[in-house]
Amino acid sequence: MTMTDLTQSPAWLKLQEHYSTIKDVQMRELFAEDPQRFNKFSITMPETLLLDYSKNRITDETMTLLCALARQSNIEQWRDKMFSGKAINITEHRSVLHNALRNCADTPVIVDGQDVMPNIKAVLAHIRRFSDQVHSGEWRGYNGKKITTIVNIGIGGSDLGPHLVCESMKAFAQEGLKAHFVSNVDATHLVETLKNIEPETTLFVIASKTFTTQETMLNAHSARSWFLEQVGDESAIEKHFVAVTTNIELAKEFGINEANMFEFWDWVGGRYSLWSSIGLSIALYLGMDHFEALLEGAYEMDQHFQKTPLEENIPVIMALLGVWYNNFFDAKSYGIMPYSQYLDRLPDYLQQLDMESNGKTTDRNNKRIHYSTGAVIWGKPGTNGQHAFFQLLHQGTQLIPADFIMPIESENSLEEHQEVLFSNCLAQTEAFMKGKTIDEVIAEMKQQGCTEETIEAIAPHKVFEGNKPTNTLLFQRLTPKTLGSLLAMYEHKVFVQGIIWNINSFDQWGVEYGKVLAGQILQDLSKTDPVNNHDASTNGLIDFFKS
Ligand code: G6Q
Repeated sequence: MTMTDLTQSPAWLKLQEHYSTIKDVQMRELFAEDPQRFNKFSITMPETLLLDYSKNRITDETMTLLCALARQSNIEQWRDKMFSGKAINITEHRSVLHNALRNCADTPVIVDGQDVMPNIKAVLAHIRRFSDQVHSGEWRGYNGKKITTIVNIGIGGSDLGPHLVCESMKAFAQEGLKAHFVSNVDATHLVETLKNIEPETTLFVIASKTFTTQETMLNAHSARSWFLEQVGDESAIEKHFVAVTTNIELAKEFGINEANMFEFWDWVGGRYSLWSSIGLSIALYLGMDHFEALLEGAYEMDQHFQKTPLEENIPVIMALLGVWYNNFFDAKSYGIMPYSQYLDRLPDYLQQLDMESNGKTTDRNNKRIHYSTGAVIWGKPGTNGQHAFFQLLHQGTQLIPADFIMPIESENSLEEHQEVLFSNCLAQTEAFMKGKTIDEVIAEMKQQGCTEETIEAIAPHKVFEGNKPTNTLLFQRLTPKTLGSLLAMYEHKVFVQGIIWNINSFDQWGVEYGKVLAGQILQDLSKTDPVNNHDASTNGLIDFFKS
């Protein structure tokens, strides 16, 4: 049997059968039956994080069957292939080695007969040297002033990762430094950023794996023109523009001094690249020690993922639960609810990680898939979400599983705030699980002295069906290290799901297609005659724009 027959495979068929027996079981009954449910369905990674997955629609049998699905998919063998540098990105013939970037053990990792670790260490040393120089003032702007502002120009994988880390780690930032991220080709993004900064104290980091991405190149050229307009001296450029790229030649053509280029390699996918020199902005904004702590945290999660049995393996369990809801309960979207304002950008980051990796319809045997793959990932920090879209999660018709993520201690202690935040977080997951029955609503309304008439009219609206699954992830503090572990955990979750769905999580032909089409339309915009080489809608819109 090939993996194309996933839905006919023994483990899948058993899950299908099991689903019909469990689909109407209420979690509140499962909790009532088993006082040990929290202990049974939670995993602690010492000094890192706690995953409580007891508020899921699962029993012992569900987890046994899900782990059997993971084994049937050869998760462990695929994981080992990834870590050892096999070219598992089959459509681009590439290894997938973002893990090597945080390989704190320094064990060799061989690609095409060569150990990649010495090059990784050399680039890390370069990042340390450079960021230290910027912080100490050894590196200064063209007129001798200290750098106070970092502007990262990049998009997608060259923006979302470093942007998330810098935003979430504000409490650890170097004193006197500000970081900005410009990604959108809408001039507004660059112009509004430039309004608040001075060229003489600004360092632009041009972050692009290919150094060909239209938006980044245009933003970089416009930033360069702005800089030259104000400074008027080409030789000043090299003090204010550095590049992070795999394409040294194109970066040189842009005018960046080779000594100020930070290399990475084609075996680092864009959305997996924050651990590479794409993290330069992180090292600049937070300092190299914090960047290394981030790598260490990720390394610890890599170790956990590699060494822990599937049944106790945090990313594996999270992946399996995601498959359980996506493929058996038909849950098409998945919520990420950080109870930490610092993690405001986490849903955006995970959106790319998950949706670009697993938004696929062709399997690894080149066949069209007929089961559901990646879910729609979305979310916002609590408690704000509670006053907005949570209503649909509580009483809407769709099933939307969600992760609730929270540090126990805050980096900003104001009396009572953290307790209020935590009680809200727990109140939501408890309410999602328990719901409220019609009998409970009636009893409550009677106690409040409502009339029979009011009860009849209002009670049905106050019923919560409950049985909505959530995971809770807790850690002591949101530090570079815990953030590293958290992000690596989601990377491995996405990896495991991709293996189960038998897809290549590491290409992104949809993104490439958009890049090509935009280039063609841009050419049409410069033609004076009406265009007729597209569909009627696209032709009409192009002509309307030109007119
Ligand atoms: C990520 C994607 C995509 C990519 C951007 C930027 O996995 O491939 O988001 O990161 O398109 O590409 P460059 O870094 O090459 O500019």
